[in-house]
Amino acid sequence: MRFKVGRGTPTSLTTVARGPLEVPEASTVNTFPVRAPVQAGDVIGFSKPAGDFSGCGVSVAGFTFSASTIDTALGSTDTFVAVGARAPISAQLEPDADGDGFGDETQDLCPSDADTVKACRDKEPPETTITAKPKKKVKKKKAVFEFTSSEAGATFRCSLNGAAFSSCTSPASLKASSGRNTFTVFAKDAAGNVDDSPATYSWNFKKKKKK
Ligand SMILES: [Ca+2]
Ligand SMILES: [Ca+2]
Ligand SMILES: [Ca+2]
Repeated sequence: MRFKVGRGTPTSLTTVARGPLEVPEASTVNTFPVRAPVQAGDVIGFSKPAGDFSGCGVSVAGFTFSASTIDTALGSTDTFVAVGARAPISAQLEPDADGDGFGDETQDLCPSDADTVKACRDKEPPETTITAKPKKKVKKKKAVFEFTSSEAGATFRCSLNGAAFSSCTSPASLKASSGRNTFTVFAKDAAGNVDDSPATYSWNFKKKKKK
């Protein structure tokens, strides 16, 4: 026998999922694992393989498999009529919030990400904030910056006046050039996500006039 999921009405029922062919054991409860995404209103049942016209006829929840519709193909729409005895079959349902086809209770460790069924990965970039900086106009060459990330465990890369970014830690002590200076810093979280809107600050350094 083969597990089926049907969608529609009994006279126009589309087979939307099929399990593998199984051979039930007589006079006992048979359990066959099948994973099938379903919607509200879908019906479950099972059919006999093509060519097997023997054995008992079975109809479940509106499904009845006659000789003309034995073992309906995936995606085919067929007409079923309610005849014969029904067999007590059941299935366990679980939600699938991300629509990845895996139940969120026992199959999907990350119900918020359709790209994975393993434990969720961090995909959010961190935010970078400058918390201490020089005044807008200073006479000191040395400038000290402090900065933080919205995520603990992040690392930072800094640049002064358009130079290549390099690793830095807070507080960072810099030597300003004469005139306008621009400091830029961005955070990178433990998962490797980078803040694509770096924090930046500009200030002016003017040496004291010699007396
Ligand atoms: Ca899921
Ligand atoms: Ca998932
Ligand atoms: Ca993150």
